[in-house]
Amino acid sequence: MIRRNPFIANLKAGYLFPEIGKRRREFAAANPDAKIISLGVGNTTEPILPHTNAGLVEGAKKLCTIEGYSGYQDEGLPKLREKISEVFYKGKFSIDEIFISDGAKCDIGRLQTLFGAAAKIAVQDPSYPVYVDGSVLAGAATGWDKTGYAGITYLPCTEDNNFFPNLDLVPRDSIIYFCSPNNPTGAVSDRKQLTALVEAAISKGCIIVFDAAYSEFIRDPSLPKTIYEIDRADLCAIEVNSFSKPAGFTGVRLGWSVVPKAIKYCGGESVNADWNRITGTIFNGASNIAQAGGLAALDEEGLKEIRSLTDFYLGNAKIIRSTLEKLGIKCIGGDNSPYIWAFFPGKDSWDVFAEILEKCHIVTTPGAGFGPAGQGYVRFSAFGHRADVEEACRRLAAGFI
Ligand code: PL4
Repeated sequence: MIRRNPFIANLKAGYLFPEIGKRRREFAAANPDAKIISLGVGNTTEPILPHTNAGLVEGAKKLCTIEGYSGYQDEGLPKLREKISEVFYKGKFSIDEIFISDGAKCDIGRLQTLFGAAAKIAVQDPSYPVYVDGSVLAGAATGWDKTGYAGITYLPCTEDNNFFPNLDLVPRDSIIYFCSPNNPTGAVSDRKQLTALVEAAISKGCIIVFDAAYSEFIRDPSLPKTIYEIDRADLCAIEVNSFSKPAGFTGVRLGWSVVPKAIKYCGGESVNADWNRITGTIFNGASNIAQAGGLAALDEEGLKEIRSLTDFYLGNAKIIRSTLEKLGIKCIGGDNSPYIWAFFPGKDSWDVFAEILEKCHIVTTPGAGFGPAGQGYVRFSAFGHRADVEEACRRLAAGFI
C-alpha cells in the first residue's frame, strides 16, 4: 500500500471557502424558504464586457483557421507578455521575466516548488489562505494549533499597527507572502510601508511573493499598484497578478507572474531560470482563447472596461461599508479594494458569521478563517449584483444588531 503524503495530513482542516459553502448549504437545507445572498467568497458576478468578450470570441474563432490556429504556448503569447510589461510595469521587464498562467492562485501554489520544504515562511496575519495551506503542502509548515502552524511566522496586521506588520518579526532568509490591496482586510500599503518591506527583505536575505490580484481597485494615485514601483524590489520580489477580478475572468482563468532576472538564491543561482524550468515542466500554459481575451482587456478599450467593472464593485463596497458604519460597526477597506473588514471586538468571528446568516440570510467570511489575528473580524465581499447588495444592506439595517 502507498503511504499518504504526510504533508497533506499536516493540513488542519478543509480549505476555508468550501467550508463556507458547506455551512451555506446546511443553512439552506434547514431553511428552504430563505433567500440567501452571498457577500462571502470573492467571486465575480458581472458579465465580461463586450470588447474583452469579443477578444475571447476572436481567439476561439481563429482556432478553426490554418493561419490562426495555435497549439502549446508554454510561457504565454509573447504579445501578451509584452503588453503586460507595458501596461503594468512601464515596459520595465523583458518578456522572459513575465510568465502567463491560469491564475494567481495556481501560481502561488506552484511557486513553493522553488523553495522546498526547508523554506522559512512569513505571512501577513490574516491572509489569503493559499499562502499558508500551500506552504503546508510543500512541507514547510507542520503541527497546527490555534496560534497557527510551526514553521510559519505570522505577522499580525490589526488595528493596533494600522494593518501593516511589524517587520522586525520577519525571520532572516524567509519567503514573505504579502498582499496589497489586502485580502481580507482591504488595507492598502503605501509607498513608505512597501519601501520598508523591500528594504527589510533585502537586508534579511528574504524573497517577497507579492500578490497584487486587486491592484486595479486602487483609486488613490499615491498608492503603489505594484511592488516594482519601489526601488530595488526587482532584487527581492516576485509578483503574481490576475485577470480574474478586473476583467471578470474568475472562470476564464488567466494570470501572470513576474520573476525578475535580478533575483538570486543565496548560492547566486537565478530564480528566474528555475521558474522557467518549473513552469515548463509542470504547467503547459494558459488557454490561448483566454490569452486572446487578455490582450483585448489590455488595449485602450479593454482598460476602460476594467475601470468600469472595478468601479462597479467599488460602488457596491461603498454601499456595504456605509450601511455597516450606520449600524455603528467600525470597518476598514472598500475604498481601494473590494473587501470590507468589519470589526466585532470580543466576539468569535464564526459566531458573528452564523448570526448574520441566521438573522439576515447573508453569507460573509469569518475573519478567523484567514488566520489567528482575524479573530473578532468578519469580511464582506463587494462582488455581487447591485440589487442583491442593496437587498443585503436593507436586511442588515433592519435585522442585524
Ligand atoms: C475562492 C489575494 C477570493 N476558489 O482567480 P485567481 O487564481 O487569479 O486569484 C485568486 C486569488 C489570488 N490572490 C488573492 C485572492 O484573494 C484570490 C481570490 N480570492 C476570496 O474570496 O478570497 C476567491 C476565493 C477561490 C480561491 O480559493 O481562490
